[in-house]
Amino acid sequence: MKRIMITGALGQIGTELTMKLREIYGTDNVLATDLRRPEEGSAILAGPFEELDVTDAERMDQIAAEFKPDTLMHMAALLSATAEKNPVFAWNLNMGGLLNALEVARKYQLQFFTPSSIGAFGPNTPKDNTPQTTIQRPTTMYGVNKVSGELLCDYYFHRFGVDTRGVRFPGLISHVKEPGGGTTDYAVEIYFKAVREGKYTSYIGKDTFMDMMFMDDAIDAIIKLMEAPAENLKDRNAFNVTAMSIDPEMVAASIRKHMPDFELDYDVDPVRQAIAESWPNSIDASEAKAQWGFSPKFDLDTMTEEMLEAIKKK
Ligand code: AKB
Repeated sequence: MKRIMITGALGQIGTELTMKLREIYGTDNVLATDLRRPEEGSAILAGPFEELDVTDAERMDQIAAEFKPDTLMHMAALLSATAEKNPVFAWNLNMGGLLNALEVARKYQLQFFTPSSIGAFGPNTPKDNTPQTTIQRPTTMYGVNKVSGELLCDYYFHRFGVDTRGVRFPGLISHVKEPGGGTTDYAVEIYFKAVREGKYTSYIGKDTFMDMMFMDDAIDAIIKLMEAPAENLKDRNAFNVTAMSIDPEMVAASIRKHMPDFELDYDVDPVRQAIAESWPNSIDASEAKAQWGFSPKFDLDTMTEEMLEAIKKK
């Protein structure tokens, strides 16, 4: 039975990851940590929880020493648009937090997961069907952090034998916890606005394609990769994963199959648009499929159905 410590457990991925891992491995075997304690009554407090600022190496070490996990999942990070507003803070949080987490994994010999992102690519990366190994010269602080993080995780594997594993996530779409500060967030907001107001104004322009994936598939991918036999893995970190390449018009067309009157218009945000244009249109996930059986279940239309139904029930 696994015993898992999670940082950033109240974030967009962390929230659902914590619940799923507790379902599989038992509530008491999954420790959620985050900067602040959630409100009383939050489902996360049904199991162990500790307050943790990931830049505080001593506290992270102390929590790990007490909980005695065999796995550390480091999810705490600032996303692309927020990182661009405060790049120095982003560097300190994203890189400082990661280094502290890797050190804890090294000291206590923990299996380790942290996500990278399509943000690790840049404007001179091949745009379509982007291979896993290719040019990476990102032009955002978030992207710089993600490439550095991929390299650092590989370094800890080769140099210290830490069992580091990671994927490059596309935009993740969920109705449980809304994301904050990302470039791909429009693809979540559009569903909430569709249900609540019947219309959405997109800050990302028409014909801007980015990869996306439904959160259930993202959580399954993490679990599958972490359970994959080490001998099957030629790579460790930075696996491309994706379920679809879409633009705002495609999401709107999918929503209109259920809500024919849904209206989409545009008020493009130049900062997030520039970030989106520096990322690939579509990435190639064939290595993840071949090495550990990555197989997303949701396409755009099945995801739209789930999103609209779940948001209507809220
Ligand atoms: C963001 O938009 O910053 C994230 C990501 C793709 O890493 N959702």
